[in-house]
Amino acid sequence: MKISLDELRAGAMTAESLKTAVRTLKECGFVVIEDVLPREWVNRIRQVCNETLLRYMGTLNPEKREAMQCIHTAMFPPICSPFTDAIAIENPFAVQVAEATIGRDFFCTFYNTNTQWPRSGIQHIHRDFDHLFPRFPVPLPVTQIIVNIPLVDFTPENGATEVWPGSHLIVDDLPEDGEALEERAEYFPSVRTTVTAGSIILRDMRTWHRGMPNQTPEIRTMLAMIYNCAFLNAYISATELIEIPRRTWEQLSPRAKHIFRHNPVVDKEPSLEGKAPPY
Ligand SMILES: O=C(O)CCC(=O)C(=O)O
Ligand SMILES: [Fe+2]
Repeated sequence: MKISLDELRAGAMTAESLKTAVRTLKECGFVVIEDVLPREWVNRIRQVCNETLLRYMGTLNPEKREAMQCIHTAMFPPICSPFTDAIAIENPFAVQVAEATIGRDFFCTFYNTNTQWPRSGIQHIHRDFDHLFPRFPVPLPVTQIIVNIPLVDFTPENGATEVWPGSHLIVDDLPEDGEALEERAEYFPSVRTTVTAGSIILRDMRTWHRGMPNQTPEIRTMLAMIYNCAFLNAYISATELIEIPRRTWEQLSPRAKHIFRHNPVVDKEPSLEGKAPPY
């Protein structure tokens, strides 16, 4: 959905836009808010992110690097600017939709980058998280939202994520073997998130999706943060906590501190290097 210039300037959606965004997220399993981040900021973070990714790939052993380039590359970004700029971690539009959907006290415990490297392949169709009670016969409301910020324009050619609208409402215990979803998805219409760099995609974590092949020479990356409903703090060990260097923490706004409150603040200088996710 597009928001107006007035909403963009005010840093807040009108009640009507918010209602549309929340309804779309609840009904389709994801919503796109188009073109909300300034291009200059996106260009800058893309450059820093690409440089960080290239150094990160250089630290991996050749087999691991090959595997990452062939399918998908995940990296925990450095916990400092520009990755921790307010525009990304507490974007007012993402926060507004998250608050209206999962409650004002939501929190973030996971921050990743998702890259489809040039000539990368295809991911298995998956959910990022399962239903809270997989054998409960009706879907429960959304409790976890992944906030994606594409750093380049996403196109069918460069691997725009494929998403199955409505799939978050399918309640079942997924088999361990991801292949099974490929069979089921054959008869289930999907869409590609062909959105501009600087748009925001909010996705219910249960929605089926996959990274797609990048047939261009350009690195295709999106930022990914998980916003969790407040009561999930009991399950915190289910996600990866972010070690926040004290210097970065001290620069965060009160709202960002509230959103990141469940992560450990560490007495370490911020590193400029990316980290391998532990999964
Ligand atoms: O990068 C993408 O398009 C999707 C990545 C993804 O879904 C994942 O790694 O869990
Ligand atoms: Fe995923």
